[in-house]
Amino acid sequence: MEVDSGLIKRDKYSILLPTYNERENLPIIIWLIIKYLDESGVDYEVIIIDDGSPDGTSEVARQLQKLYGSSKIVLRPREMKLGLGTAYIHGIQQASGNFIIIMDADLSHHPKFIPEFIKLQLKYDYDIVSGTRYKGSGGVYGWDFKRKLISRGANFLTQLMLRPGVSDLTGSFRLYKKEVLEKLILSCVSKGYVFQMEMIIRARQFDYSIGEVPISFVDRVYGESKLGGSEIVQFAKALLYLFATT
Ligand SMILES: Nc1nc2c(ncn2[C@@H]2O[C@H](COP(=O)(O)OP(=O)(O)OP(=O)(O)O)[C@@H](O)[C@H]2O)c(=O)[nH]1
Ligand SMILES: [Mg+2]
Repeated sequence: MEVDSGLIKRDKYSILLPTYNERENLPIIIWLIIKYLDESGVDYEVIIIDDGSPDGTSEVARQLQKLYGSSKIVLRPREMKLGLGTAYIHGIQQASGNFIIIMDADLSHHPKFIPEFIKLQLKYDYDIVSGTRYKGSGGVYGWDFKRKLISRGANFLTQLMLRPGVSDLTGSFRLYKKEVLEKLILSCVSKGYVFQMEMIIRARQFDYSIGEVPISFVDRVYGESKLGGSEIVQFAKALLYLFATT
């Protein structure tokens, strides 16, 4: 999809790609990002934040940088696994774009949706555009019943208690104005799975405008999934906290 080029030449999109053990996925996701963003004609960079993955993701990232060039592929590794929240902060500090796109590197988020995010943002000047699995043509593929139930349940409870007016609260595939993301990240207190939900609740609190694009989310093929019981407890705690304080 081509994005109207007259409007957007002054804009640059920094795509933050945090990785931990994504050696198999990284070449594919990078290839897809470059394919779809080159087609759309926007100015962009991909910032890979690898946290010392033992599987050698960093080495793959270096190879990809050689292949595609250091203006498109920026490497901002860290020594060890320090978590997603701080990986985003680290990435933002390096970003030269005025817009930031956050996505997972495990192929759950398809880069073909990025030009749609950009188009919608430009049309309404949204502060945030969020991918949604729970509206229109959006959906989830490859999850078992338990995982679907947890995700749906989390969304449902949060909708009920906090009324955020956004259909997908726990997803992370989003586009932000850079200064908006900076402010949001600093205001968030939670870590882990609930972090994405807090971001969108805070966004409502600050009265940021939010657009939504239906996305199909595909479960990771390579690598291990980590959602466990402790994440669910954390989520419940954070929900109550946000309920009490926002
Ligand atoms: N830099 C960095 N990246 C991380 C860290 N933890 C996860 N990631 C990456 O963040 C993205 C999202 O993590 P995932 O493990 O896919 O989390 P998830 O989608 O909730 O769970 P599964 O896909 O089911 O494993 C992926 O690209 C991971 O490689 C971390 O501590 N540091
Ligand atoms: Mg994932």
